Amino acid sequence: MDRKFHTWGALRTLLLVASLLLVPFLVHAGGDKVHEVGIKKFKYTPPEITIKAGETVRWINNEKRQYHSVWFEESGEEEPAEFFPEEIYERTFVKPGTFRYRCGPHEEMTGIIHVK
Ligand SMILES: [Cu+2]
Repeated sequence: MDRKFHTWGALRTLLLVASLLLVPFLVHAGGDKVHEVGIKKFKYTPPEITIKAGETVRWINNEKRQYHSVWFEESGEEEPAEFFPEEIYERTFVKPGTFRYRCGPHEEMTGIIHVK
């Protein structure tokens, strides 16, 4: 009887600890979504996406050798550093709006982020 009680108590404690450990992951999954935009053959894919305010866009350079950048030139920002194959560039969009960007070294590469 006593022994059974202790086993159940230990199991309950274990479940409680396990659920507490899971909380940060659940919060992360629901709170700040990450949208991926690939870069290959001098193109952003997809070139245009719609996200919600507070969400993050992650650009991934999938080229073999070529570096690129993500430059929100229209918003008056300075040109950022380029990033290389297998590197990423991330940005969180806090305010709603339409944000056009281009690649610094390659003017013909353009993309749009719509933030709702
Ligand atoms: Cu480029």
